[in-house]
Amino acid sequence: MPGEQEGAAVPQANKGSWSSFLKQMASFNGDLSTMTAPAFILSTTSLTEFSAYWAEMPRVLVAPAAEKDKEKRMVLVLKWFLSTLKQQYASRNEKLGSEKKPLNPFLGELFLGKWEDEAGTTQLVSEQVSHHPPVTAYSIWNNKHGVRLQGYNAQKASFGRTINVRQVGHAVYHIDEFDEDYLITLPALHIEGLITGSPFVELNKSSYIVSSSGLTARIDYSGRGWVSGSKNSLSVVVFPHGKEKDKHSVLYTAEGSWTDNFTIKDARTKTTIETYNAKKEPKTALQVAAIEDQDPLETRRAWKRVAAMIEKGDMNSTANEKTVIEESQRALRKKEASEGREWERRFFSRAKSLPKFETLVKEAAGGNLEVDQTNGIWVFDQEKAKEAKPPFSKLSEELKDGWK
Ligand code: HC3
Repeated sequence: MPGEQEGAAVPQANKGSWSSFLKQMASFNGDLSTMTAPAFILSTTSLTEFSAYWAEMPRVLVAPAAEKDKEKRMVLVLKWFLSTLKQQYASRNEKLGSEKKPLNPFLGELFLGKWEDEAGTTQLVSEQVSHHPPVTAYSIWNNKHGVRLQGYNAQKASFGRTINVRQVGHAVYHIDEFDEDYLITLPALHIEGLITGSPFVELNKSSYIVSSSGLTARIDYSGRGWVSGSKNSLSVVVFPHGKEKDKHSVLYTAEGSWTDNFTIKDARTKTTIETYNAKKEPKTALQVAAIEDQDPLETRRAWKRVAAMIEKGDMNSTANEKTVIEESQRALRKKEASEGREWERRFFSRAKSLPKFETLVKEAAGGNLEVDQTNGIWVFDQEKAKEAKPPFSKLSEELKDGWK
């Protein structure tokens, strides 16, 4: 942006490290996990925790299951997806003042939790299924409403004046009652505010929700440009499969901001059918077992010492504590290699193919699984979940019930 002053938002003591970080950026490769950021921009939260952003408002997540009309159901799935965007991409800014560099999960790292509210129990399992490249898989389910979400994601970055991130992976939202699937592709993003030192995420390009009921939603993202446009804008069209180019076939539209208000309208009658205020929607707190009850693979327990050192601002000890984790991971990999096996993921398994994905993705501007970028196709493995014995935190008794 014109007039932006380098490091304006960075405390005096950190201006030098920020300026060197910006200079280095141009030479980074595409792997965000290898990027070394200045100490003050390090987060104490691992990327395995980000999977929880999909369900912080369980009411909105399960609402489509009670809707009998397939068009209205699509609108509710769209509403839920749009409602997750603020959590996914802007909540850390609100909490921490800027986007920070998350902890890079180790292979097998787990984040387990549940939400309890008027929607019943909604379970979350998030697991780091690959370290090179980094891939996080998750499964979120609510047995009372018969709603399940599963997916996995990786990030490919390119650096220059900013950090551009393409998300590889997808999510599938399923409703038991209608045996219906919704394939969700993930938006591209870039980091703004880097020059001044107050980074935040802006979304760009498009993502899709493709339903097995025959409807597709395309969400277009834009931000504040040099000349015009507003931050965090979205514009959506919902249409029957195969009718993306036909503007007369649009059934619903949505406009607004994913951090503020958006409105969903019936394109045929021009009436507003849903409004959503991202600032007002109440969230349900995720319950996570106390650290002492967690399994050593659970993220908050595993990163506890690193997080404490980051909080203290003690970078030498942070690096030392990270080395402890890295070395134990190296030792595990060496042992596995010598025994001719690989790390057994606790909740997910590789699939040979994903027919649901292949069928639906045709409607989403030619996306594909990009298996080479995610070290496999990852699916939630119910048998493994049933076998998950303590110590997998106190939540594991319920986890064993799995998807019902
Ligand atoms: C790019 C990102 C890491 C990846 C984060 C992802 C894509 C992870 C999956 C979630 O479902 C959605 C999501 C939200 C935010 C994404 C992060 C934003 C910034 C972070 C970079 C690795 C950090 C960049 C460094 C700096 C200096 C800006 O903090």
